[in-house]
Amino acid sequence: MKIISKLCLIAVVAFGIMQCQPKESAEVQQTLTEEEILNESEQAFNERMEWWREAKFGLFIHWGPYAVPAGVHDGQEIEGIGEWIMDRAEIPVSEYEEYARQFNPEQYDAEEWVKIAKDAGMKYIIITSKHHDGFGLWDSEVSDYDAVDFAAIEQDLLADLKKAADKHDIKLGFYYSIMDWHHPNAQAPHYPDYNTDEKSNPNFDQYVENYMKPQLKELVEKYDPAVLWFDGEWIPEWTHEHGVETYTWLRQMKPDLIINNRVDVGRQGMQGMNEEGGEFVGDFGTPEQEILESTREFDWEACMTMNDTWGYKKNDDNWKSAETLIHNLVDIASKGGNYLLNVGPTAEGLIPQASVDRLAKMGDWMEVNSEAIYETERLQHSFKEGENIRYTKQKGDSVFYGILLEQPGETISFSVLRPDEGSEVKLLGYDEPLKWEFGEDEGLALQVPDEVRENTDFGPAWVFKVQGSEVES
Ligand code: FHN
Repeated sequence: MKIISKLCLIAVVAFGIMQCQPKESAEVQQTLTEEEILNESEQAFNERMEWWREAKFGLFIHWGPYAVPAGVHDGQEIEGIGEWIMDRAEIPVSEYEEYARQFNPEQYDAEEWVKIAKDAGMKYIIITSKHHDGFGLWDSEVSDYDAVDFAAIEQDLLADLKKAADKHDIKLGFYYSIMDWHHPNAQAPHYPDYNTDEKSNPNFDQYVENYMKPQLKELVEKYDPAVLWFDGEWIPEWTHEHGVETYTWLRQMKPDLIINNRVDVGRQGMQGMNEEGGEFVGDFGTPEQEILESTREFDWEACMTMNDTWGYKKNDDNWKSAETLIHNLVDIASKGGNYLLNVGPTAEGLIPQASVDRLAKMGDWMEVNSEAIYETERLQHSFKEGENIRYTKQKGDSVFYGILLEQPGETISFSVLRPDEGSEVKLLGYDEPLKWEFGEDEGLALQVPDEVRENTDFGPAWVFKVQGSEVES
């Protein structure tokens, strides 16, 4: 939440005057000052975040040369997440580059990926443009270590995805790793084969100014991403000053860009939120592999895998059920967060079938119930009741959703919902209104027809829609 300062009031007035200017001068003045960016008004921030907050559900894609070994190197199964194989197996750069040369996703179909995401009910995609291994999935002018100049595919993979995303009205964002295991100046190299002077004396600021920022500039200018999702900010070389400078520089380049909190150094580990009271830049928190226990004032997005790895591993079949994934989506939405659910495509360019199947089941549920997720807000006082009820509401204060995460019994009680007198209470996907009673002490009590109780198709989350108000518990 941005604190409104006196300065920003001036900026808002100036902005108002600017709107009355002829178009060319308004465009020229559109470049925000650092002061305006760091003191963005709450209204401007809310306008910039609106589509993202309404979207609720996005696809995370971890894809790159690590999908070639797919968790196995020199015949050994390498423990841990697949995209870290270079580090976990201590593969020297020159040896890992062989995987990059072999990267040849001939079955890659960007439009198929976008349709899988859209049919699942996802509104945006975040793909690794460059992960820690330093390999770029686009045609970078700054580096030859990319899909066009180095890999067998010789294709600008991000350009194809951008075209498909635009065609299907899906927002596209890029993950970009600050940590870079390939660039000699990025950090003290791990690997024995770095043996030139330049590499033996890394100059991190050279990497930032002459490599990282030029790459970010070309990503923004060539593909107009809606989001930049930074990662790898934990390396000692990356500072709060780097974060603030990069954030303001990017927002001056693209004022409506949304940038996560990992551009700065305030993130508290995998819990993903900035330490309280710190003045860190970044527009949303990034809990990883976990869902916050409760609601937060600060925007947040939980990023999670479907199995145990982000990048593809051929032997990781520890898949979460579609029921778990749908319950996660409901739980996150009830707390006011976004769900960024990951897939790790194969080296051939295919999303694993187990992921495709789960996304299709999520889409079937969203087909009937998405109004309880998209553009919803958390309730004023309660987001849950017991372990198996979550609540969301439409903007405004008159339409609420009581969402049951287990098979309903003969009656259901939503103690925080008060239906309007004479209003209908419906189960989404079921035509008949349900019988209900309301008591100030008990709250709303619903009668559940046998045909609903016996039909699991309404699950794995049963959404009850109530026109009314929230009972302050
Ligand atoms: O090290 C990365 C990891 O490979 C993966 O990209 C996750 C996803 O957010 N982020 C970092 C681990 O926190």
